[in-house]
Amino acid sequence: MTPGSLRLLACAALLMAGSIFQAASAEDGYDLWLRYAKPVHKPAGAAGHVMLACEEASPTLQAALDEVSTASASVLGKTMRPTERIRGGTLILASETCRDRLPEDKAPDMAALGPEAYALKSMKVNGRKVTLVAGGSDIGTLYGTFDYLRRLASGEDVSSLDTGSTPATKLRLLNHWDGLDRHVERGYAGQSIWDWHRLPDYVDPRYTDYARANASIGINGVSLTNVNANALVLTEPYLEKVAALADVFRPYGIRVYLTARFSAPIEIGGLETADPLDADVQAWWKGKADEIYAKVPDFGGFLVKANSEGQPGPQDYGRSHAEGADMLAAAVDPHGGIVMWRAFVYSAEEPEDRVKQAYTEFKPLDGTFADNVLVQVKNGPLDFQPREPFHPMFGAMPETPLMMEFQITKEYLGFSTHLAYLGTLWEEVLETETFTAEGGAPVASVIDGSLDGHALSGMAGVANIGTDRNWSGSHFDQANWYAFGRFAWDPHASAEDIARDWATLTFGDDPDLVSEIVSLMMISREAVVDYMTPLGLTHLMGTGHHYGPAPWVDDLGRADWTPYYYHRATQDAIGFDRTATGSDAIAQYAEPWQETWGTLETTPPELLLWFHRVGWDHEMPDGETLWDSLVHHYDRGCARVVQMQRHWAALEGRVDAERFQQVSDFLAIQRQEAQWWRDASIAYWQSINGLPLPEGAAAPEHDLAYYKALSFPHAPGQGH
Ligand code: BDP
Repeated sequence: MTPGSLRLLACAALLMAGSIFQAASAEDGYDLWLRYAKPVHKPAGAAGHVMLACEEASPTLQAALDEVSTASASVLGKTMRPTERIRGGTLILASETCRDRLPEDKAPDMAALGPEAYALKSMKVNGRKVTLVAGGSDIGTLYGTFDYLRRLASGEDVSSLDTGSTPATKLRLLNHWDGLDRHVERGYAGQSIWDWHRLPDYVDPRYTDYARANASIGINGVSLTNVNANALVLTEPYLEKVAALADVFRPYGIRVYLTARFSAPIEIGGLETADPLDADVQAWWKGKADEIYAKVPDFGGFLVKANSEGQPGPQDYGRSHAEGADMLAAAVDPHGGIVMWRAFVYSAEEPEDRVKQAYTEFKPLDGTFADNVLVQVKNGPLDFQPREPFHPMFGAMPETPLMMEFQITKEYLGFSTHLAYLGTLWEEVLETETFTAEGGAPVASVIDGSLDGHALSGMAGVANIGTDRNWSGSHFDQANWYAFGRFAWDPHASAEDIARDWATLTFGDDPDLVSEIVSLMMISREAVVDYMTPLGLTHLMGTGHHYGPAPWVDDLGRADWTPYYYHRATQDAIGFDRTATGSDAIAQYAEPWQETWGTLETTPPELLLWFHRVGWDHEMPDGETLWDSLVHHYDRGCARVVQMQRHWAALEGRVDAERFQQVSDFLAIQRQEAQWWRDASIAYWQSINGLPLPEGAAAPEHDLAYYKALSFPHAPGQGH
């Protein structure tokens, strides 16, 4: 062999080693936070064996066992072997109904735990050190198993555990806005994962991974279809498909729900009316519910959008939302089902102020809904904007269980290419005090039912899931799915703690890496607020697709669809007066909010233009004029994105190449688009107020005409 060919051989060997290394470390995000990488710090006290506390594994306990074997193989480098007798270092999975192999005096009172709760305990049994995962039911055990595995994967010391958890809310649901044609309304991660054409005969293994991911964060319900509903899903062939999905989800404690199109009795039932007080209509829905429960015995119930954005509803027949909801509730009640009736309503007639409408329509109905109805309310009174005050219905309807609706998909926060961790947005809403009861009544206490003693309680998140390999369209958007589950389980949770857990599981347990990633996540949402809608501005996005800025739009079918309606900028002033001198939306809040937000001087800058109309020269708390402050906020938002880019770039080599690159590319898009939002907005405001830019601020890159002429036929996710 010549020295040349030797060199070639050596090169080939190196290349091969390189590609093997790449294949082993390539990550495409499919495994989510369940990737079970080997932690830097070996978890002390990890079990070596796993034992079921009963003979027969139910499908749920089997799922727990499977998860233990998958996770231990990669986290610990060797699979925890199943055993039937208690040895030292055994992980024992027990539940209220699975306890025979556990000595009576060692089995805690699992019934007392509550059906979905669990305890993790290091203890001695027959003189041997074991770890017990005890569930109030099998599903509690599965949740506890996921908790234990999360600790292992995070490199935690698990040698002396004495902990556990109980979900604070009863219903923890994803709402998919998925059409039967697989188009996802406001979806930025590909098509719908529900492959209606191939179901029920082909059941994609992906559904099981979806269920695992949800169960690992405590999600226990899935509404499969768009709230802009298609009645066809309630027909026999589709119900067969729904039943196949329900079968996959059942072991993971996940129930299926469907959106009910209010006019279904006409469209698929052949009736002439859908009037909720009509006896034939009532009988039709009862029959339909019976049919569904025959196929899906644990069907959860219906989610309904009615008399909103053109959807049919009880008001078409002069009936109230409560009459509509109660009619459907009666149909599912014999089977233990529930109805989630959405409060996101705005009628065909233009109201004086759209943000007042839900409260105006629903508040008088408090106390008239059936016991198995929840009213599902968006976090703010408008529509999932980057920042809104909390919805005034929270705390104002003590007789009705109110469910929180958050939007996980980022319709208004940059789709899937902008990095925006929503945990901080949700935390901000949940911890806000409503002042509707003595001794404190934060929004979280309305949502967990504790404020008014409701047995039914819940949280829904509009899903960001699609056929993209990484599920959510971007790696960081997985954090929003994860955080939603954690907040639904515990509305009092901390956004930062959740971010830390997610970052550890997703990128590894190196503490420096984790703290870099967490700090980037924690500034991300405010950055979006700054470059899109600072100082309480809202609803400035492009029409229809909602992509990019279009504050100049003022001529749509109805005024409250236009950005102009919300900012009302003139040469002298900007903002929407919602105080007593304006629409008086402020009156829907309890004191002291009326006073605080109703008074210009005490309104925090971040909600200023939401509640007040002020001159461009209005003096801000720091002495700047409103105009200068506005420009500075845009600049701060853009600067934060640059900062995020810098933080991320510094992590090169510490995050696998594939995910590192996608995040880098997306941050570059975000940087461009942040600049676009800033420049287009400033160009427009200047065309109205004629003011010069504050010193040092850069002029927009293009003139206003340029931004106005942009069009985006390719923007994803619109309704249709
Ligand atoms: C809006 C979306 C629209 C939804 C609607 C809703 O733009 O696609 O149908 O919310 O929540 O934000 O019903």
